[in-house]
Amino acid sequence: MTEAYRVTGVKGREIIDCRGTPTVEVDVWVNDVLRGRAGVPSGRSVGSYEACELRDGGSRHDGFGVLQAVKNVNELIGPEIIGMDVTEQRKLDRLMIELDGTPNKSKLGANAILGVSLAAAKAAASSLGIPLYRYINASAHILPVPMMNLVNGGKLSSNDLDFQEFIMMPVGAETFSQALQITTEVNSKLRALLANRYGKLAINVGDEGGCVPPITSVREALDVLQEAVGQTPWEDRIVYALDVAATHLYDKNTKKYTIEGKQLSSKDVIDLFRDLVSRYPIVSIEDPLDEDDFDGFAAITRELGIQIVGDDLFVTNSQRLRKGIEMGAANALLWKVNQIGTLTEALDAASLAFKSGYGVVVSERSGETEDSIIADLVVALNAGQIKTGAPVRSERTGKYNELLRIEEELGSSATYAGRNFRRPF
Ligand code: 2PG
Ligand code: MG
Repeated sequence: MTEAYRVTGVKGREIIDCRGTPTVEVDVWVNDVLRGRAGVPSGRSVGSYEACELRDGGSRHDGFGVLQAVKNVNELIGPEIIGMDVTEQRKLDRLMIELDGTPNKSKLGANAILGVSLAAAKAAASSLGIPLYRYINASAHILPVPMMNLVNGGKLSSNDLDFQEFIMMPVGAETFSQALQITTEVNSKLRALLANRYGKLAINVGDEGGCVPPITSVREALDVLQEAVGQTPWEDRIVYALDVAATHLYDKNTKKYTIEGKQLSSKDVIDLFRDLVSRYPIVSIEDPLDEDDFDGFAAITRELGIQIVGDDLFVTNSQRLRKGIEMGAANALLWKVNQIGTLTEALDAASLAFKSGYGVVVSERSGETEDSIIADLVVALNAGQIKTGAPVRSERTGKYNELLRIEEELGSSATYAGRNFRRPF
């Protein structure tokens, strides 16, 4: 190993995320130069099978402190990593997995491990003097369709709308920058329309920057979004997606979903989606059913013929994804690095998805930091789809703005995924 790639320092600290909740930040030093810094995101609508986020408990920060995870970075992980070659990502990640030794990273904390994993990847790219997306994949060139969550409900909002995310996808744009322009134009029409119809409180925003109108009906939310789109010149370039986050609408005892005050069976829910898909140009539905309902996911995937995305279902875990692939449950993976806890494992899950004909949607968490790493990662994967909230608030726009810079840097080799978002390469 040349000295130029030797890790000489690892430093963790506690910072706060966009909700004011503590999270882990890690710096990685290579050859005595600070080369990589990563902030760890955190979810609110969390799947039961996600890797463990270590929190301190007690009264400090209402129990959400991460000082123990930071200590694990500084005292347990750091000393093992120092001296290693920063470009050996798989080896670094493997070492941390072994050091932890639990199936869900509950000893050291997935938040501690992921911080080091991501900071090391950035440090490696920086030491080599190349952008992170190119470090991960020399043929990275696809700019993703932004899946913009413009109306928030569920756990990410303070209204009574059951579904979590009402998303527009500007698939007919020519470029990523035009796609972003389209979304901001729709968002400003939507805000005016909502304020006018429901009063000024309707344009307060939820955790991902989408509006939180006092709407309780799913159809009404889709109608108002479609109406806003109709006030722009872009209607024929836009399609829609939903994140239902149905795990959080499901009662494991009664085996029923509560949607708009009604108790629905898995079959009723599939009928509801069939009806919605026949009325609106919806091309993708995430988590339409509970996280344990692999059979239901297989049925809805067969019946609807659109993209069905597994978030709580797969939790970016290759084992759960493999089961889904065998059963035909869903046909796309929601890809969140902190659900699994190392970059290597997340990249392996994405490869398995692609190899099996599944799409990959790179996603933020509702609790983000200003770290824009997923912009690089979505291009590195040539995934074609990114979900990182509305085009407002810096923890969201940081990702979109980084994608503008990457588009500029790629120049004529940049390709906007557009209508090929499910199979962009
Ligand atoms: C989701 C997300 C992100 P959270 O369910 O897809 O949009 O929410 O990060 O709270 O899990
Ligand atoms: Mg989700």
